Amino acid sequence: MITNKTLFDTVNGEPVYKLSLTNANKMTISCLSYGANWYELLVPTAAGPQNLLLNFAKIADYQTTNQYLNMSIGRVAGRIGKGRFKIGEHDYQVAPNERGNTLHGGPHGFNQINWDSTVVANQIIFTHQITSTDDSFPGDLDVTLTYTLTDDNQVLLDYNVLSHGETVFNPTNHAYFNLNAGDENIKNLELLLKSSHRLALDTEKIPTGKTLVNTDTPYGFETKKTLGAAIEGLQNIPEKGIDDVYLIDRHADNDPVAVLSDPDSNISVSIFSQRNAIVLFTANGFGPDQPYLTKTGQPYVGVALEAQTAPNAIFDHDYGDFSLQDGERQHYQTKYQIRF
Ligand code: FUC
Repeated sequence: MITNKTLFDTVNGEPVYKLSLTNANKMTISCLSYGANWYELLVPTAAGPQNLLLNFAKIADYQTTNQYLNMSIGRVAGRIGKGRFKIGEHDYQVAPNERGNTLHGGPHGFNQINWDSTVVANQIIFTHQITSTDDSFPGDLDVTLTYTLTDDNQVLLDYNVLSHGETVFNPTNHAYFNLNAGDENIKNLELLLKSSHRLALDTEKIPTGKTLVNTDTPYGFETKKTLGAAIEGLQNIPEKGIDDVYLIDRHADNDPVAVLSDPDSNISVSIFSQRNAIVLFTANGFGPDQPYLTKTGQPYVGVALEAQTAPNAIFDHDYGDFSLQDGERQHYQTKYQIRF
C-alpha cells in the first residue's frame, strides 16, 4: 500500500489535507480532511487513471455549492421536519438550514468540520468530537470515520462513535459517482437496487410516514436498468428525476444492496450495507455553474447512493432507532466493491 498526506488548501487559516492510499492493483482512494470528504476513487485504465467520483479543485467550491459533494454527513442524514424530534420522553429542537427543516446535520454538520486526519497502513482515519454547542444536537459525540482500501479493490467506510449524553446518529456519505470516462451524464449507467418500496415525501421532502411502490414504475430497479430509462419516465414531475428514500428489501448479508455499472467499460461499484435505506439522488437540477474537475456541470452529472437508516425512524421506530444513550457506542459500515 502506498500512502500519502499533502496540503490541499486552507480553511479559516487551518490546513486542509489530502490523504491517499494506493493498492497493489494501482487503485487509489483519496480523501480531504475538510468534511472527511471522499475526494477521489481512481481506477487504472488504458487511457490512465479514471476518477469515478465528481470533485472540485478547491474547498471554496465545496462551500459555495449546496450539493454535499462526497461529504461525510452527520449527525443525521436527510431531513428532520422543523428540526424537532423526541428521544424517549425528551423533546429536542435543532438548528434549521433548509426551509425551517434540518438537512444533513444542519448548518454545522460533519461536512463543515476540518477533521483531524491520519493515514496508517491501509486506512485513512478522521476523528473529531462534535459537541452540542457546535451543532445544537443533544449530547457530545466522539466520532471516528475510517476509509479502508483493500488489495481486492474494496473500500470500507466505517463510522464509529461514543456518545456522551443521549443523542441521535444516522450518518452517511454523499459520494456522487459517474463511471463515464468522457464528459457525459449518468443516464447510460445501469443500476440494480434491491428495493420494492420508497418513503412517501411531502412537498418539503419530509417523510409522511407512508410508503409507495417502486416495482413496475420508473422508480423500480429490482432488475437492472439504465438511470436514463427511469429519468425519462419522470419528466412529468417537478424534479424531473430521482431524489428518494429507497427502503432496502430483505437480502442475504453477502449480497450487494445496489450495483452501479457502465455496460460499455464494465466498470462497476457494488454497495454492501446492513442499513435499511438508500437515498438515490440523480443530481436533477445541477447546472454549468458547478466547476467539476473532469465533468461539465449539467443535470444528471452524477448519482449519489447514500446508505443510511430510513429518516422517518426519528419518529417511527418501525423503521429503526438511531438514538443513542449516554455512554453508548455505535458502529456502521458501508462497503464498496469496485470492478474495472
Ligand atoms: C440528497 C437529497 C437532497 C439534497 C442533497 C444535496 O440527499 O435528498 O434533496 O439535494 O442530497
